[in-house]
Amino acid sequence: MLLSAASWAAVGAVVLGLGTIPSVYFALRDERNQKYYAVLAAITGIASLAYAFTSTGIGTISVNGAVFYTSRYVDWLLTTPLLILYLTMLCKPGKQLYALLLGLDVALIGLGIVAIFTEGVLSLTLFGLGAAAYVALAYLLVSELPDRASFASERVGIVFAKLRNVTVVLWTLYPVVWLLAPVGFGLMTPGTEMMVIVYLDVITKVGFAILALMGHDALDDITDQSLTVNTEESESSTSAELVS
Ligand code: RET
Repeated sequence: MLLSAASWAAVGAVVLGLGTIPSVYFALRDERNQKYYAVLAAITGIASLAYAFTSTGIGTISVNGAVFYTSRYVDWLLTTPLLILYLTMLCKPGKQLYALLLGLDVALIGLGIVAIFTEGVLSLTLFGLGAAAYVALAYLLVSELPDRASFASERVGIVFAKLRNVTVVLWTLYPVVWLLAPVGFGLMTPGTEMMVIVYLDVITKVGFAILALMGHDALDDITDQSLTVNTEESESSTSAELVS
């Protein structure tokens, strides 16, 4: 469908807004696992807001004949760490690995932003560095994360694997769109670029949330496990206190 970039952004605002409803519903209904649903609701909610700004032209800056959408990059800087956070909340690989994933994520998006504001070889070099950071991030998600994971149950592992696979496959398309878009080689019109990014965002965010919510039963295994660990810890500290 041939719509302008602003109209596609409006479509994005509505679809991501609607996509936030199921996560909010679960957050209100299942208090035990509320923090998981809150992360999912934040991911789609932030994106909906970002698209609302973009559709009204707020934060839209023209650079070298192309357009920089400030809200899009603010959205990515906030929501991609949340998507990674959700994955790590399922597999508990430790804070260090989360910090490393986060560092690479912020670095690649930051490099993508600087690449837009530069030109020629420098711009492509910065893009290349961002792509290298992405390859490292994808490797960690595919290989390190499952290796260091401690899953509360088999079904948590299955939900994790589905979400991780969707993430790695779809995230890989973003740099391709960047290259084809007006900020890259200009092979796509602004309207087509926005349409493709809206489609991708809907699957990486709403699709992710729906898959995660479909696996919501598995969250009880994680909560039950941490309750057991906490109870054991408090019991052992009580017995330690008794001994002393
Ligand atoms: C840029 C350009 C620099 C090189 C690379 C990029 C990758 C961006 C990615 C974005 C993912 C966004 C998501 C948003 C919504 O949920 C910054 C385009 C590698 C991977 C998942």
